[in-house]
Amino acid sequence: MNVLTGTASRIDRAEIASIYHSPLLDLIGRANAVHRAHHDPTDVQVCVLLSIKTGGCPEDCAYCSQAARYNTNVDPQGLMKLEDVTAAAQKAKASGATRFCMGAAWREVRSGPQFDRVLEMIRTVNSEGLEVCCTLGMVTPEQAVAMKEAGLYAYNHNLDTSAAHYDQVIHTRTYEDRLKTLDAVRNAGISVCCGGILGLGETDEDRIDLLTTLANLPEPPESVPVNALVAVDGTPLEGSPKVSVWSMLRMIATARIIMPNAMVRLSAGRLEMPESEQALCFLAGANSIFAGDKLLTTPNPSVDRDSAMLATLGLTPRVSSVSSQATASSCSSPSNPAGASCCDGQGQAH
Ligand code: SAM
Ligand code: DTB
Ligand code: SF4
Repeated sequence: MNVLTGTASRIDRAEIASIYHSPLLDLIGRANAVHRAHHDPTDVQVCVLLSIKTGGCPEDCAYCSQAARYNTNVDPQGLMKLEDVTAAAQKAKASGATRFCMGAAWREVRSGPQFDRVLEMIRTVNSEGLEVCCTLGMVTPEQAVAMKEAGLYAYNHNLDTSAAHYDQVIHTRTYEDRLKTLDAVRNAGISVCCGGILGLGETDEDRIDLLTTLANLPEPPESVPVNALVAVDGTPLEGSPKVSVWSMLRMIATARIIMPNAMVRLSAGRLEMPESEQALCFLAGANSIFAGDKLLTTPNPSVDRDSAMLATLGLTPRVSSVSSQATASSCSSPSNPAGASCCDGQGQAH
């Protein structure tokens, strides 16, 4: 459905460009109205990330601290043990998170004992009543189905930038490869989390192209992470200029308008953003964050600082929308201490 025309058609790039380039305060105002029409504006989804396999990655993503070929100060770590992941998930749940995202520095998933352990992790985190998300690199249709059967709720696989700019950033896999994985995930009935990074040397036109691709996927993603580059020493993008809040706002607001039902996640880069800038991002339609002192390998604002920010802004962590057996326990989690009914039976939070 084209949200702009109300017809079932593609969202025209020219229309997206005109939204993106509209006067900034008009853009934010419009995005805020769309946000309020489609979401509870006091609701913020809090996701916790865990790097279950760190560093040593064969890919050459120019932004990434975990690519083996760059000399960064990341210590490679093998796949975590199941019990350590369970403990981390329980801690995340106790802190009020409702989504737990496990990331692995893999080019692609290889079927075998390590993937079997990841499937166990998915089962265990799901049984805690958390929405389980994974980001493990490329997957085949069969692997996507196996993850869905284990209880995977969402899969994060970012397009990162436009198809045209992609070759400036990554050479070891193609845009088409990324789209194939997104298809496999979607066809397995898993919620798609797909977005990008600002600060990779891209132009406004690249950002509009990325937004056009995302909004015109066979189904728009349910979650759209907007990352600001964390410029990691030792990577080719070391020393890149900080992404301006105005760019983040244009990206977030346009994403909100053209993908009104999506969760738009203010992702990497928050440590560099004062609360006032983050508040503008929420006003422009962001309704999700990664919480916890660490993202995958780089620092993030502390849980206490985020709690204080959310309280100041009158934002409340969203209750879980998982419909697993454990939902009943998540309904009385710290994010919903009253234990109020939190799901409508359709897997949708109120
Ligand atoms: N290896 C898997 C992959 O590439 O799909 C999963 C992990 S990867 C670290 C997940 C995403 O994190 C990347 O696609 C990228 O969008 C984001 N990311 C990684 N490093 C980043 C950085 N330094 N700054 C901002 N975003 C980053
Ligand atoms: C996403 O879009 N951002 C998160 C998550 N998906 C996996 C990752 C951000 C990583 C930032 C760099 C790091 O901590 O290594
Ligand atoms: Fe590997 Fe993912 Fe980092 Fe690329 S972004 S180097 S695939 S861990």
